[in-house]
Amino acid sequence: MRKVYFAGSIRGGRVDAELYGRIIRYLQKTAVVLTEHVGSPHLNLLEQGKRDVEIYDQDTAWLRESDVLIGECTCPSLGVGYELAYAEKFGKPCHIFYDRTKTQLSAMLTGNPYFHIHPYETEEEIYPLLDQILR
Ligand code: 6IA
Repeated sequence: MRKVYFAGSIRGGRVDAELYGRIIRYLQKTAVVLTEHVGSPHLNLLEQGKRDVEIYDQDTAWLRESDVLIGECTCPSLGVGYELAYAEKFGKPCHIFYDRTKTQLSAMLTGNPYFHIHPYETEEEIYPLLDQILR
């Protein structure tokens, strides 16, 4: 099964955490999601005492190990932006989803032809696109 690095905001704000969870559960039907915790509703502010250095080391290792990055970027996150640049550097295909009725994506993403960008208006549009990406 393919290994997906799912990227979504954590310290950037958790307004879309439930959406991340639904996307992750959908992906898990046909792929391995290395970053299941991103969709967890129980991820509290203390983040279970994990040290930031450990988080960085683990996530960058998972990025190098992954086959594809899928990011939900409606809620802006510095960490997700960093992960996208890191994944590009390692030649990983990057798919970016965002709700275009809620936000205007950074020009640093829309201006980079390397990224596959998927603006959507309703959540239902996301799932057939995920099928295509994992096909
Ligand atoms: O700047 P942000 O915090 O919004 O960055 C979010 C992105 O960075 C996500 O896509 C994650 O892959 C990564 N990230 C940020 N914080 C964590 C984290 N904290 N654990 C794993 N990845 C993270 C501790 C979580 C806890 C369940 C142990």
